[in-house]
Amino acid sequence: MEKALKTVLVYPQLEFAGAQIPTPPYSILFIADYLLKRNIDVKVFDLRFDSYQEIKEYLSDNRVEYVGISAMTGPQIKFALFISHFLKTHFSTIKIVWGGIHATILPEQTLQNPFIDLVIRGEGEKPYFQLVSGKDWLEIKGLSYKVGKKIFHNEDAEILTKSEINEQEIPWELINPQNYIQNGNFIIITSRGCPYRCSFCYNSIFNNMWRGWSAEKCIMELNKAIELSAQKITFYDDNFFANSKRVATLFQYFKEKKLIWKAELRVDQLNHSLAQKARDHGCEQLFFGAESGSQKVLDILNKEINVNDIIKSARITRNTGISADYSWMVGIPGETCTDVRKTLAVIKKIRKINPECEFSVKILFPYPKTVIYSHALNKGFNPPQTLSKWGDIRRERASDYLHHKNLLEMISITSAIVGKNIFTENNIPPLKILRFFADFRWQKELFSFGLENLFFKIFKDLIDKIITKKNSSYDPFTHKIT
Ligand code: B12
Repeated sequence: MEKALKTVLVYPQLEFAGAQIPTPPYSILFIADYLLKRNIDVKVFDLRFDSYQEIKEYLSDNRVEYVGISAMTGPQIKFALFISHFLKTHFSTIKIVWGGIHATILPEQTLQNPFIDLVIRGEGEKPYFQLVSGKDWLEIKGLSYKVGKKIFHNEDAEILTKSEINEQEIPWELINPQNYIQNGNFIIITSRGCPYRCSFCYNSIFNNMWRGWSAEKCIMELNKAIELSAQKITFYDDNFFANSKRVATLFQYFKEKKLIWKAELRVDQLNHSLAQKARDHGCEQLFFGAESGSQKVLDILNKEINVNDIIKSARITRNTGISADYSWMVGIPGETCTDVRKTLAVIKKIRKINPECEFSVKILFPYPKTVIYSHALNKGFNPPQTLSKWGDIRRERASDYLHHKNLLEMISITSAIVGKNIFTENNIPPLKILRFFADFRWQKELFSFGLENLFFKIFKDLIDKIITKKNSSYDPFTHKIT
């Protein structure tokens, strides 16, 4: 049957696009799958691989009313604005629709941007389908729109049910699988949401009902990925282990297929038996959101774990021989220098218990509507006032309201070197020098006089500029594609 209505979905570039493991653009892929199943013709462009020129050609040959663009808080916004601007310049009648967590959190500010016509808040499948099917804007739940300068927000849409989630599949026909399965590595997401209420996480407000694919459904999707050459799977679920029955069935499957995998687990859910089972069923690494070595800060973050849980997890992974990767945060409103030192002490303790484990320290950036955001405002945090300013946020840079900015940035930057085994394994002289200084700083806890910070900023800005230029191939000022 001829598909009548057409639409385009775009996933803009990410910072360091070339250096990152390319996760399939699931945010738009699941929407595309929902549309395809309802007879809408949809074309997906991932700007990490596709060019502006390709979108331009497609839109010149096809009548499309709406183009959907996905963006996360941070550098992706910048790239999303470039493409929105480009499309508005070349196709003035096309309506630009933004979706994703950032636009959901700040629909009003997003719509104040002249290149954006509509925002879909929350899960995009149903509202976007209704929009491209021609439903009256007034009747589309989850839609925000503007008439002249006035902005309107319809009521929230319902989230997808468990059975609707189970109907979804990865629409491989819309993308080039080789882009996303490299050397056998493949990243998949098999669930949505998380029942916990960490005060810094968007899940606590929008998405705290866990809904996952059944084990059978996961197996079907993984089988397809294996056919396409996947061998090592990384699960990017916020809470992969939420359903233990599902996990038990998947463990058997992993063993049968000899799959190697990694996934996220809460430290308080780890025990010896689970760790051993995971190891015996192909688990190579577990990721833990440890966040802080100070109990006071863990409580501010509402993590519902204690410092001992973190330390215990290191002993368990050490005894079972599973590799672990701990993610830590600094720059939390209410955190003092003593708290930061406590975090450093616990990181060192964990490394002593399990020398193989990896870690990284990130600087918290408060997202509007989360509990931590109001704490930060009370401490003098001055949030970006425009959409494009949100695009300037970098996770290794501390906001101005934080005391000891340089200390936090130096901890974060050097953690990326000390905490990752790739730097120990690599013998290139510049890396060895970097490693030497970073190790010294961590041993002595000397994070002042951050020359590396300065070099890093210069180096990163330079790379950023080169990559921005190379990836967008578009000059927003001259409107030329090179
Ligand atoms: C994989 C991932 C990444 C990958 C990249 C993803 C990719 N495709 O290559 C990497 C590792 C690179 C990454 C980086 C970052 N990430 Co990230 N990432 C994720 C993760 C784990 C999964 C994303 C995903 O695919 N989800 C599944 C899809 C189906 O859900 P979704 O994206 O929310 O999409 C739905 C809706 O939002 C909406 N929607 C989304 N886009 C659109 C577009 C349209 C048109 C419509 C209508 C609807 C719509 O509909 C979708 C389907 O229902 C999420 C956590 C999570 N579980 O979602 C974090 C997450 C998205 N990341 C986040 C952040 C902040 C980042 C960073 C900015 C971190 C940082 N501080 O540097 C960087 C950005 C890097 C950059 N350079 O720009 C935050 C976003 C929060 C926010 N305020 O936007 C999340 C939610 C993690 C968290 N809990 O804080 N990330």
